[in-house]
Amino acid sequence: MFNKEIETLPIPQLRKLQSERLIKLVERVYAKVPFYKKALDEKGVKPSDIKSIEDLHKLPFTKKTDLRDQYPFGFLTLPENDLARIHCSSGTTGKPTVVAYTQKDLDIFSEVVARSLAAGGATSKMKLHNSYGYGLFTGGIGLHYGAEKLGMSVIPVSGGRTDRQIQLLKDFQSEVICCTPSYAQTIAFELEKQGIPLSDLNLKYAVLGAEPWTDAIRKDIEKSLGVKATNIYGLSEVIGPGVSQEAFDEQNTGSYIWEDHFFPEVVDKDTGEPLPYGEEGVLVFTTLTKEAMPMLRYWTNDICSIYYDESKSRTHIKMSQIKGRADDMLIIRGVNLFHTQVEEVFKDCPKLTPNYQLIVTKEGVTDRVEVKVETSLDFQKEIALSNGFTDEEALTHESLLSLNRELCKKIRDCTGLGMKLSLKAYGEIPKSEGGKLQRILDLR
Ligand code: ADP
Ligand code: K
Repeated sequence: MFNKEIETLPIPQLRKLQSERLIKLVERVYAKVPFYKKALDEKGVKPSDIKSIEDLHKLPFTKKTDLRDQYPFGFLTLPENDLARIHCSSGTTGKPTVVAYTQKDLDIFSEVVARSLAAGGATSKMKLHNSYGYGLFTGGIGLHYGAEKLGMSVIPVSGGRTDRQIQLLKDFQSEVICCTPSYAQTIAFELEKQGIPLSDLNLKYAVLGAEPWTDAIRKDIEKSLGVKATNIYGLSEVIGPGVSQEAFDEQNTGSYIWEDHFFPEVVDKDTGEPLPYGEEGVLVFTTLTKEAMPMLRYWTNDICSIYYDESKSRTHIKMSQIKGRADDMLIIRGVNLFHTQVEEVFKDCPKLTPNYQLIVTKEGVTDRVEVKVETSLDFQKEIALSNGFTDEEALTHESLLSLNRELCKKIRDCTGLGMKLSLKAYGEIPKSEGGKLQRILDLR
């Protein structure tokens, strides 16, 4: 364990610590963040009403839309020049949400990632091959500093160029890899393709997250990379990866939430009422120690359950694998995508109708998105295809082709993801009974 004292702290002491931290937190955000002052006032709650962690349910929720409304710095409790770092949530370049850290916040981030890596099997004697993307995304840099804190040697590879990744894995003999589960599968696939035996590598542990995965995927990765694979979970708004982590010797029993820093609740997705341990609902976090941008009851939209596992030496609460999302956010190759980001691209184009659909499939281990959108009758008339056009024509007609190219570029700029675009004649995308269009077909 990286921090045995805290990771095994008896529950009554944990509650005492959480209560002290919550009281201070509420006083602070009430004084410093106009959004929270207003939200508490509207609920008729005063900071002095919060006397222990048991009073948490009295506080208002914070939602992703609130963060967007306050873009970029509305949630800060201190001046911008007191910040040490600013990140953005992944894949939200269309409508970004910003997260900010003081040096103390970054120390907490590193602490929880160090705990996570250690729980995942890593030690200070090992090398970490870090294939999470470096940049605005919290994954790469977050894992990097946490691993350094644990005392590991970090190789900041970042994502992509799988052949080079394999070369480095062979040359440096790293014991631990972290990336998305789908990228782990990509590496495994490439190894097999190149006929490289596992004995050329030295991997022992894989710490995987940023997207949902299953036990079947785990088994596949464990076999093909020769590792113990564990789950790391997190989100930028709460801190980044390292909010929770599965222990390598307790697989399939859930991931420990480092609840001295991130207090979890599971609530009913419709009513917001807190649910008992073991019941599935929306996961909500209160950041008890964050300084720059603390969150009260942040609504993650992730569906899971939380429960205590008293047979284990770590005392912190566990969460089940994420079952899905309460909203329609998609995770494509680890990047978060809302269909409304694609809609933004189409909205200002008179050649298109608002009728579009996203079709998500898996090709091997890679997520693929095809976007279908109907062109407008006016546009069809303009190019003298007033009675619609065939798929064949969409692939050859010069005006349709150039529109397609232009839109593909805009989609990439706006979402950070490459997608296949299919232009359809007006009325060609099938509607359901009520005339409603199913915006997302997730066939993965
Ligand atoms: P990150 O930068 O860590 O990906 P984002 O804020 O961009 O953070 O995305 C966070 C979201 O990614 C979570 O709310 C969740 O939906 C998903 N996610 C992250 N880790 C996991 C995981 N281990 N299992 C399932 N979903 C995950
Ligand atoms: K993600």
